[in-house]
Amino acid sequence: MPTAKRDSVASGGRLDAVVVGAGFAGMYLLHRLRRAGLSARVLEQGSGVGGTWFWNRYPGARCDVESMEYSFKFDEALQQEWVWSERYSEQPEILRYLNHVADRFDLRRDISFETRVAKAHFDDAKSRWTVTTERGDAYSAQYVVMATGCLSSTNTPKFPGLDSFAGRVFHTGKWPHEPVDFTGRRVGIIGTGSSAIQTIPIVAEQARHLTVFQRTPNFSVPAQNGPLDPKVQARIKARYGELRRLGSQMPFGFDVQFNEKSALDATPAERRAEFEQRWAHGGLPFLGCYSDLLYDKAANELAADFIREKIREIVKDPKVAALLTPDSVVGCKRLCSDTGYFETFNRSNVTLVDVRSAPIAEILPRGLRTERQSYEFDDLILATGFDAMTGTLLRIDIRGVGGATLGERWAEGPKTYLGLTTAGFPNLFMMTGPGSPSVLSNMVVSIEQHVEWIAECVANLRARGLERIEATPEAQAAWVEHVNEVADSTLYPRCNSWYLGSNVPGKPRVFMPYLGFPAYVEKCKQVVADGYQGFRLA
Ligand code: N01
Repeated sequence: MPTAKRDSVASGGRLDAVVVGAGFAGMYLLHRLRRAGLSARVLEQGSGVGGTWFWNRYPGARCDVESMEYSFKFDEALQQEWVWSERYSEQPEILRYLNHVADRFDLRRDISFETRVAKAHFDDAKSRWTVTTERGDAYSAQYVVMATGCLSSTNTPKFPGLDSFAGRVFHTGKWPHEPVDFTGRRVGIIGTGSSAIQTIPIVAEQARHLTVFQRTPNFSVPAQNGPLDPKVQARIKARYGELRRLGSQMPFGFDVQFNEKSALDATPAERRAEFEQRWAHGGLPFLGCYSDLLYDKAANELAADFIREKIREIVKDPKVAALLTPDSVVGCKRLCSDTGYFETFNRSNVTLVDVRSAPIAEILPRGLRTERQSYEFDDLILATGFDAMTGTLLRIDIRGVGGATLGERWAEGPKTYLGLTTAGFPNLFMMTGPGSPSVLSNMVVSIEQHVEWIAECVANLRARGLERIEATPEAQAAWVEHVNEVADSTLYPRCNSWYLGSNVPGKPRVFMPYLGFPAYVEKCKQVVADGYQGFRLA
């Protein structure tokens, strides 16, 4: 059971490793570190395991990677015994799964819940970290692993008057644990990203009226979700290992079959057939329709036009359809995956308001005012996303060699070697950090790869009697340059997205994830084969 009591190993306790965060990453890491004979403690701010899936409880929250792939593969019995009910699982089912994993591997005894980390300071002379919680408990550890998640610090824009709102305010990324009922209520929602696109159809069914405040229209493809046929599940499980292996060899680390052709070489009839087939299949695999979709603007525009046509077909009011139609690049902001999103705008109790042409000026006690007019509602939902990838890391006071802070080192944007480490911060690892495939991959696959790399690295150091590993500034600079080069060869940097940090005012505009899971895995293996090339070991 979760516990908030002070920890017995705190205040002077010495550990081999402190892991911050008990989501998919922290949980598996704990299991692996224990298996390697290390003493480890996980510090988790929530009252339970699950990370993203603990906090994102908004109605309709579900994964956009299929359940059979969005799950651990490290334990054969686990992957065989767990039964998923839907093609894309809903949040409660994923959270049940993670609780099952915690039980199965007896993880909770080494997790301190309701424990927020305030500081992590490195002592150069002792080569040890001191991790201090907001309660003031201090842990001394040789290694610190930040398993804090890529989308774990919510972004709440500084709307004037937000505090004056008289009704209930929710953020999709920090939803209450108790059920929220919108029956008979007038609801306003700000944002039309993945979270909003999932929750809008459900809230619209409950609410008396729903007003959607949209700044940028988004591309969305129907998830085509449904119950997972037990026979299909059994067929997958019969060759699970092989299928997982094949998935991890694909660019995103899961089963997105990429058509090797260029969209520009296909005939109009071939293109239509391909797009229709991808639309009918549903979800993120749409991005694999042509090899140049994410690289060539003309190719991308063909796919964009197809989705725009679908929106016009679905949405009955041409003015609303026009407002919902994106003018940007498909996949540049993360492609959304929905169930009945565009259809929801045909309901008489749903209004779409464009806040691009007339931005939100202030929140009022009973609604909000844009630069054009005022709107009334009883409840406000902020679906305004996250300070992604760096937000949580920079909110912790992390100090490395010579007392330098991570905030100082990353003032112009995150700099890492392999997204796993950063120069000047020995023995500090990041799980799925900036500069790793992370959010451009199946997160669970990336997490398993990172956990295994870190566990092997630590075991290797111990076997050789070494105490310290640190990325060299040269290796880091070369990696950062490579990550940027890869991003610049794509269309990703061409729009405002949280991948670039452009959703948070003042955040440096740097493309953070690394595109290409298989190439990344090869690089990590090569680094090890070359004796931890790019690292200083001592
Ligand atoms: O956040 P977002 P999200 N005034 O940043 C708007 C993952 N995820 O929580 O685009 C008005 O995408 C903002 O407008 P704009 C997934 O990786 C996965 O929805 O900046 N509007 C945008 O519409 C996803 O990409 C799943 O112009 C403002 C919205 O708020 C990531 O999480 C489900 C504003 C924020 O969208 C984040 O998704 C859910 C302002 N001042 C989430 N500030 C699945 O697995 C922001 N906005 C399916």
